[in-house]
Amino acid sequence: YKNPHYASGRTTMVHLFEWKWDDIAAECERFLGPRGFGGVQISPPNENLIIWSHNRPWWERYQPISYRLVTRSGNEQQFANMVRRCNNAGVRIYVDAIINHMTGTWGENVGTGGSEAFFNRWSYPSVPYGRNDFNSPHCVIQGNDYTCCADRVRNCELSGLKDLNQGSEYVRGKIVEYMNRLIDMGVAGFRIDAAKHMWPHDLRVMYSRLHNLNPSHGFPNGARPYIFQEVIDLGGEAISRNEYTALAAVTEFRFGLELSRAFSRGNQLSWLANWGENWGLLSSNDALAFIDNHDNQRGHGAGGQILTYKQAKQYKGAIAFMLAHPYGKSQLMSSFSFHNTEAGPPMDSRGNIISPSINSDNSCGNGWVCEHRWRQIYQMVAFRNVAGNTALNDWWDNGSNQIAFCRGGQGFVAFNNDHWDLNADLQTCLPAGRYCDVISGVKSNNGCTGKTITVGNNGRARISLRANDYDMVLAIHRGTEV
Ligand code: QV4
Ligand code: CA
Repeated sequence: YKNPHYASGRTTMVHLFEWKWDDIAAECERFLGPRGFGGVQISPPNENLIIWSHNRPWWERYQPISYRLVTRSGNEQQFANMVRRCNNAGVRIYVDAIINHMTGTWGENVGTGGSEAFFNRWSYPSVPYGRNDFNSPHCVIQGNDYTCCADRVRNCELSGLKDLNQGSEYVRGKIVEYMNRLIDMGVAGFRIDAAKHMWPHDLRVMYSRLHNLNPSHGFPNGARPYIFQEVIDLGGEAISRNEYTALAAVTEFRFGLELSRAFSRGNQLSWLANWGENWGLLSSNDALAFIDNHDNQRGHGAGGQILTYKQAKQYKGAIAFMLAHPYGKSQLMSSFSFHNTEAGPPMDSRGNIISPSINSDNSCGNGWVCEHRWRQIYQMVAFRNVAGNTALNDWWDNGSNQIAFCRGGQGFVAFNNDHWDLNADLQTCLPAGRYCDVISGVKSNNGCTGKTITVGNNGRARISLRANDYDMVLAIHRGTEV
């Protein structure tokens, strides 16, 4: 369950938060496939409660009302079409699976597909689930439960969301049936929402009942789904991420927290020389690595100061470091812009999501940020693909916030987060030649719209990054020769 089964040569997935299925299909064909992205994490595809009392917040999608595939992102036919088209473009689909709970109460009771729920009777007729399918006695998780009481974290309600009993064969059957339907339609895996709130043994049983990935969508015979479990473990809680690594991959929340701190100058970049397991991170093969996610970019989920698109220079620095460094399986966040942390995606007055528009410079409009379309980000996805399985070598730093390193003989990257210029003669590990920096420009018709770097016969080059440059990063790799 730890292999994403990316198409060959691909390494990175992007969370297209709240995107519609038709738009994702188009994005796979026109951008993600050609640019070498490995996959997309999609928003939950199953029917959720409509919450007008909070003006259709983004978090209504974490309130399941049934497993019918109908949401603001689209219906079942649109879903199937997206999966097919993305797989054809070499881009895998990973489903955000909300299987810990069903919707709690807000005085509204109709779902995005018209199903109803009767919360006070624990009744979800469209599944169907009833009172016996939920944990009892009824209880709600309190703040201090996280440090004292693993059983309460798993058997009580997470913010009043009705807590399913995955120990029940009937409940397991419904969940596995839902996930298998998605696998048969061609998805490559799952994000397991709120995994901390479920017993590892129950998850193990359900994973073992999942189908193999569908070979007619290009997966090898016998391939198991990629599973990354959402477990927030910043230390000091009753439940540890290590209880879940034996089952499948785990979201590594310390990764984004530490890199956000470093790139915000809370720590020196030079300390990243031994970045990885030495920092207390999960072992690389177990980790889904990311800077921000849909929760912590707006103050939900894990605490701490997380960089987002709103601090663009530092954020692009942290993302470039993530993509240049061999640790973990990288995931990018792709956001809609927001001020109010409850606000849902761009929508019309009837609540329909408004599609992103695409500008001539590749960026998005209509309220969508599309970090994955920022040149400094998508070109680092290509860098990671070229670097492949090479190790990190020739680390250099100035003892402060200027660092540089190579990835085998495939790529070279440098960062300057100091208040003074970087000007140094550094080892790039690349063959002699002229290279186009993929951060400040793009290679086009054998020209380069950004900085060019001349690598000598000894592999060394003069690298300069001014403190007031637009970006703090410089990156070159095989294939960017001009
Ligand atoms: C309110 C009160 C409760 C009360 C309840 C019932 O706060 O005290 O018991 O009403 O009357 C929303 C509201 C929340 C409301 C709840 C139930 O924000 O105030 O409770 O709905 O109606 C997202 C949001 C939540 C949101 C939830 C469901 O973050 O705010 O709750 O969706 O709409 C922990 C977990 C971790 C979790 C993280 C946020 O360990 O698993 O918190 N992360 C995942 C998702 C996240 C999602 C959920 C879990 C739940 O990434 O997006 O929560 O599916 O760290
Ligand atoms: Ca639970």
